Amino acid sequence: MTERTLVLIKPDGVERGLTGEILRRVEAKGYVITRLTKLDAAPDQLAAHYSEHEGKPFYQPLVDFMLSGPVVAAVVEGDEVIKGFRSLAGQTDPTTAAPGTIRGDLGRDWGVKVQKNLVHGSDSVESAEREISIWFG
Ligand code: DAT
Ligand code: MG
Repeated sequence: MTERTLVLIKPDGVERGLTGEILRRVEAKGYVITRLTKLDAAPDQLAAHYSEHEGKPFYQPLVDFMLSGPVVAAVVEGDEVIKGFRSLAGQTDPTTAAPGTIRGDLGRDWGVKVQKNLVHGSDSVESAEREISIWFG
């Protein structure tokens, strides 16, 4: 089923100069980037985006990390792209994310309270629509 998903390249990915490499993988897989912007996230955007994690021990480190530098936001389209991008991204923990994935190939643990894992991808159709409106209005 044709879907769209919200992809964020987090501040670690932008800072490390991996924006092109990450978007290359998205396009090489065959998905289509339909919106693309670089911006400094606002605190209210992050509160909305990460509301499901409020109260967890990594919540404030996560928000602080996402405020630490610019992010790149993209809307990516294709059949089954929600599941497909999360497969490209790999598991949350970059230490054990499978080689071949964005997090597994390009990420690692940096000894901080939040997992800096380069990318975000929506986890359901409902999340995707909610998140696209947060980042693209
Ligand atoms: P994902 O980004 O794989 O969907 P998530 O939604 O569970 O993962 O968590 C959002 C982000 O929060 C995740 O990308 C990195 C960080 N995070 C999650 N679990 C964590 C943990 N146990 N310790 C540190 N950071 C964590
Ligand atoms: Mg998530």
